Amino acid sequence: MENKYLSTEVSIFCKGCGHQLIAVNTEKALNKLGLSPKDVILVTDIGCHGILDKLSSTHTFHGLHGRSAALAAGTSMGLENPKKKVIVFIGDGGSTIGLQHLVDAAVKNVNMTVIVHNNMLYGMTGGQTSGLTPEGFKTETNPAGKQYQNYDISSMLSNAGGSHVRRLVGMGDFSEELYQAFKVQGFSSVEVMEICTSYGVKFNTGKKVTDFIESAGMEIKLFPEKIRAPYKQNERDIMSSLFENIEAINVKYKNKLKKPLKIIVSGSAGEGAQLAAELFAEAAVGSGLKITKKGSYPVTVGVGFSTAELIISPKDILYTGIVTPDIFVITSNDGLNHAKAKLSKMKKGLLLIDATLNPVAVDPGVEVIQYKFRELATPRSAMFLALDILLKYVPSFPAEAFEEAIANSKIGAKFNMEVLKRAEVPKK
Ligand SMILES: Cc1ncc(C[n+]2csc(CCOP(=O)(O)OP(=O)(O)O)c2C)c(N)n1
Ligand code: SF4
Repeated sequence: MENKYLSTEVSIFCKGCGHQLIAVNTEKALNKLGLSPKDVILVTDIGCHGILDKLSSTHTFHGLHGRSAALAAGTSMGLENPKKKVIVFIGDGGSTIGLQHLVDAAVKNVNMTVIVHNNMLYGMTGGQTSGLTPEGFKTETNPAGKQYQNYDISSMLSNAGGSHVRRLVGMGDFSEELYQAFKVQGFSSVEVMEICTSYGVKFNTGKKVTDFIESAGMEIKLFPEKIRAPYKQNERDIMSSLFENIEAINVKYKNKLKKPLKIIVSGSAGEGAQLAAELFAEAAVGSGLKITKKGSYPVTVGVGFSTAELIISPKDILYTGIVTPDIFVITSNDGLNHAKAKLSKMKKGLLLIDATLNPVAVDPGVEVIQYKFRELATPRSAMFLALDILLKYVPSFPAEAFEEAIANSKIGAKFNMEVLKRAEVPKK
């Protein structure tokens, strides 16, 4: 009979490699299941077992080492049709690297079957010790034998809540066991015990796979079944979109901008620099402009500088970084210290800086305006005043749009709008 799912007529693995037997038994089990190859998604990991992809007539997905369980879980969660079968092929090495992905899929009872190809070492890279290598097993990296016990992956997956978890010795016909696992609606796994014939046998001559299973105390069995509803709906189905709470901004004002304008604002943490930049962005959108805002501050958010890069543009913004700004707005000493490197690169443009600060040496091509932002508006509102003055001095969009955004914001009720209205605009 011609193979329907996996071409296993000719082995692509080393002679006697247990991976071949897993492929043969998987083909048989899938035949019993009777699905179309198009309804099967085989997610393979990095390792010798993964080279099987090219011989498969099912959908295949080859991920990064250890990540196949996560990829499969995502695939399974996104599938509308529970009849589709998601199968993971992973080695003991991949299971070590991606342990949490496996455990997480079992915890959530994601509808998928994991076949752990436990040949007791990293095969593809020459036989190194993995987390599943049993104590005493000799490898390239532990020639005297591993000194400590292995993770019992099947116990872990069963304890995590996997519906159907089995460990078996990879000999003969175990297609019925695979079929039983494939049938489960929920998380199932089969850990197939084998020895890599090229490296495992070489380092452990005279030993059988069962010797190590026994000495490690790993039971060959179907763990107590925990049949429960599979993870069904993903969060998107049951939660409203986070965007739903964000109100659309209507374009109410006109702008005068012909080309992109790059602005960096730099102040102190706790003095509203980020909020001022955000409301400035909102007002720009309300004036028909495109804008990007990139905030930056130390991980200790309550102290030090607080800076934001703003690009406003009449056209789409394809690059959001600012190497040299057109305009620098600095309202505090923290802000100035943080700005110094970029400020020294400015050859033209405008620097709006608080009157209490010494603007260091800037290029003569840069126009410098010192203004009493902190004194007139208090430190907490200095950045709001600075951006309002900027809009009046370099008209790009109406300051009115910015003032309206402030008035409608969470600080609107307490904000002293008179300070903005009364402030004198510097003469050109
Ligand atoms: C994150 C990461 N680490 C290491 C490697 C190198 N690497 C490629 S295959 C492999 C061994 C795979 O062993 P295993 O998962 O047990 O599968 P097997 O080859 O035995 O089937 C390793 C370590 C890699 N590709 N990615
Ligand atoms: S190196 Fe080991 S795991 Fe890889 S194909 Fe050969 S026997 Fe199999």
